[in-house]
Amino acid sequence: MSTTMRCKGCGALLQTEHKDRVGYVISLDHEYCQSCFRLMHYGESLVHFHPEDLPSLPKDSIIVMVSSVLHFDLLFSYPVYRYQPDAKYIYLINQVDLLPKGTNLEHLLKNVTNKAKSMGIPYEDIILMSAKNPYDIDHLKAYLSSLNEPNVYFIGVQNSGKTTLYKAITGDNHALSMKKAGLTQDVLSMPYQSMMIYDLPGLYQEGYLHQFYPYNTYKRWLPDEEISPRIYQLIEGQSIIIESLLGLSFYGQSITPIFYLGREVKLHRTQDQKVMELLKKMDEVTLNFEIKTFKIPNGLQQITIADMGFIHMRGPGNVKLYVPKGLHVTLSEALFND
Ligand SMILES: Nc1nc2c(ncn2[C@@H]2O[C@H](COP(=O)(O)OP(=O)(O)OP(=O)(O)O)[C@@H](O)[C@H]2O)c(=O)[nH]1
Ligand SMILES: [Mg+2]
Repeated sequence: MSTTMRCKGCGALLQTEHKDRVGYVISLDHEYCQSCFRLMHYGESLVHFHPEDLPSLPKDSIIVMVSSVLHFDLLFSYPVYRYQPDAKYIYLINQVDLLPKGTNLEHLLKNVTNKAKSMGIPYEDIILMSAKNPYDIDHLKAYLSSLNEPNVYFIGVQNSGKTTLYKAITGDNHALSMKKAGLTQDVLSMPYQSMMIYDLPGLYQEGYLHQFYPYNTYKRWLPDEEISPRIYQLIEGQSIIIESLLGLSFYGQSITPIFYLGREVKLHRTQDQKVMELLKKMDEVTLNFEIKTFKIPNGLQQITIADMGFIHMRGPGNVKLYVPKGLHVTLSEALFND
């Protein structure tokens, strides 16, 4: 199949038959499928599907597992090395520019490395970087070249920045990188020096915001610049509501949650007994809410809220969350200090 028959934005095979399927175009001489065209020009999100499996990967590969600092809780959860045990694995933690300046990245890297070791994860290297930082990109290019392998694959969950990295390395300025989850539909590839660089569709993650909200809502909630932590002192009976998505209360010992969320995300204080009523009132998509409780152990802990951000808090304590059923929420040790 000639490369002109693929959408330059998402890699989908172009087709003129089915309007509601991936790759639809009125005529095959278009560069972008209708879905990418409307996303680029009107900010509208049409059909995009979530590929379920990875293509088979050759042995002489560098597999770069791309993750975002917002997805720390899932960092080593995909056993990709099973797909190709002979490849070289690199874990690239992207979007570090979202963390507040002054975050101790060396300490963070040490914690992540310890986690990989304790889980027995095979890896060549772990890199913390920002795909938006030209200096980091130059380093990545030099590093990949030094590994001397013909194939480099970017793999990872949606919105972790694979296409942004791919574009920065190869110079492809047609591929689309936007906050639309599951944007890349098929493998994109281009040479860089003596390597072939491949950008793969995102791995589908259950419980992320795109499962509950339309694109125009969740894109506002995903941060795109440095996060300013917001601190609240809560006493029993008080709660914080995050947009129409989540309510946080506690019982017993008081807590001081620190919210690491995008600037556009609205938080407000209310009373615990009003949370459910308020969430239902604000909810634009009629979600089914449930209550989850977490016992917060000693030390600095982190509650990760889907792909949106996280909350730090010091235990011991007991936290109650009001969340849409199925939203991905986890409790783990905080990977960096506030
Ligand atoms: N702040 C910041 N934003 C980034 C960075 N890398 C990517 N982004 C943004 O994150 C969003 C998603 O980036 P993509 O490159 O499309 O992500 P992807 O992993 O290819 O996503 P899928 O194709 O859906 O799997 C876009 O809005 C990018 O501009 C980064 O290092 N820092
Ligand atoms: Mg992509």
